[in-house]
Amino acid sequence: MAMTRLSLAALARVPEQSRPLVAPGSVGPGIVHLGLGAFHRAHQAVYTEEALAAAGGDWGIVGVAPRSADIVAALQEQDRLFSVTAVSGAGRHTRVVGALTGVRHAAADPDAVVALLADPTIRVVTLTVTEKAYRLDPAGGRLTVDDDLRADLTGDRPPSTVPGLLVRGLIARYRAGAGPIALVSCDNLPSNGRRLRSLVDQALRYAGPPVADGTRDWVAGQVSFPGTMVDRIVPAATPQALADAAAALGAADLAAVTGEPYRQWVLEDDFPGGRPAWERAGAVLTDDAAPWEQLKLRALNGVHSAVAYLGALAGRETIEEALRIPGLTEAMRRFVAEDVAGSFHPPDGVSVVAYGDEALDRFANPAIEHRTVQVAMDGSQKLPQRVLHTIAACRAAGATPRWAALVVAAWMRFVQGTADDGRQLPLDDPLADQIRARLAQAPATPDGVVTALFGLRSVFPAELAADDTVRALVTDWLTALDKHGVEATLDGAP
Ligand code: CS2
Repeated sequence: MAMTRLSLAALARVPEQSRPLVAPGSVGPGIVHLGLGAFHRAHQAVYTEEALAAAGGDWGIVGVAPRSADIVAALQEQDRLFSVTAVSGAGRHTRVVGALTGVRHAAADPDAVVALLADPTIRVVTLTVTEKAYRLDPAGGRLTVDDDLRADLTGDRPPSTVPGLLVRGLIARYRAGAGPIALVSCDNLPSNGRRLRSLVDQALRYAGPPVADGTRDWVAGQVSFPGTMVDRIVPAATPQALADAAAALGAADLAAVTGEPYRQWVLEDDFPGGRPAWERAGAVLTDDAAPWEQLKLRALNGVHSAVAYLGALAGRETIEEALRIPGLTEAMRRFVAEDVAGSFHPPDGVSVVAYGDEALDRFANPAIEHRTVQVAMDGSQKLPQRVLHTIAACRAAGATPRWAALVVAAWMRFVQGTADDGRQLPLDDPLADQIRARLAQAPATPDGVVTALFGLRSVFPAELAADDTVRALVTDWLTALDKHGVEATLDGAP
């Protein structure tokens, strides 16, 4: 017999300590969240539910899935309930979260999402849509307008892109006189608040009058774009994770997520329409999130990407297995200490090296199965803020970013699609076609590959590509990786 699904009715059979902190349906909506992926469910939804339990307020979340219909169907069938399981070597704890007051599928009903953004009860919009959905050139942040986005910004048909949904929603909100609102990027973009503000501004300019008439001025005065740093390791759910959640709950949960116990959220406190008391759930509200963001992007995500590329090349399935490659952890510690630590001003009182060590410990959590190819995807969108900014800062200071260059070389070998043992590696990246086209025309030598990929101007700025020191470092590492593979390269690393 099929197991009962998680639902309001099924909560009675869920163990007491695993029940939601707020009665689902007891709070009104105040937040629209775009991107219903695992990360949102294990991060902002948890913080918001805890804030609601501690301080009240109508700050329920209406979750919008831009594309995936499956998660919307699963949550609808479960009365919008889902569970989060925190796992570590020390054990596991599962809890149902009651923060979602609604779910929508944007691809199926974009007009409903536009109407929500214009609804005066909604005063905060949060986003976890991944880097590529912003459609900004990763190196410089320029809006990339293709046919879909052009139609969203200048046509009449319902919007199909994230910038299109946001801009059409803001225009509708302005026309409705619905009051101020905060748009909060929770993605791993550099200066994510500023990038989102710039996206909205570029898109409104592109739309131009009469479509966006008046909206730009209104946005300048009534819409805030607080910067944030978000952190929790939450891999895509595995069948085993779903089975474990069902066992803990006594009910099947097709929207269950599993993550590490650790979590962090730093936000700039700029919410003109108010906000939940997230600080009651442990979030840090600050004037300037930039130092936290740089710390996390460079010392955590940069290392994560490095381990993902090197690990995948060496045939390791998960990040935790990759870290057991002899010499890799030490190379990552040197990457942080020698290249990352001096590349920016960390938050007061924070040691970048200690933070990096803690991140490595978290990556080594034996209960988290984070696949190397998952972290490796969309590299073109991630490399600038995770690694290239470190390289640029080192060069500006006259330093030699040896380890950061290794990460770039590992990415270049990874995108060629063959692991050290000859197995195929997937290239899941919005620039995959461009990358393949460039590689196909290049001589199959390390130098040829570096030249071809450095020509991707939306990833590698001209100044970096023209830097002979950087080029030589990357070419040397790529030569070693091609010749000896990851394990022998790390073994013989200087
Ligand atoms: C990872 C992140 O997939 C990736 O690119 O580096 O999702 C990482 O797990 C989170 O940013 C941790 O907060």
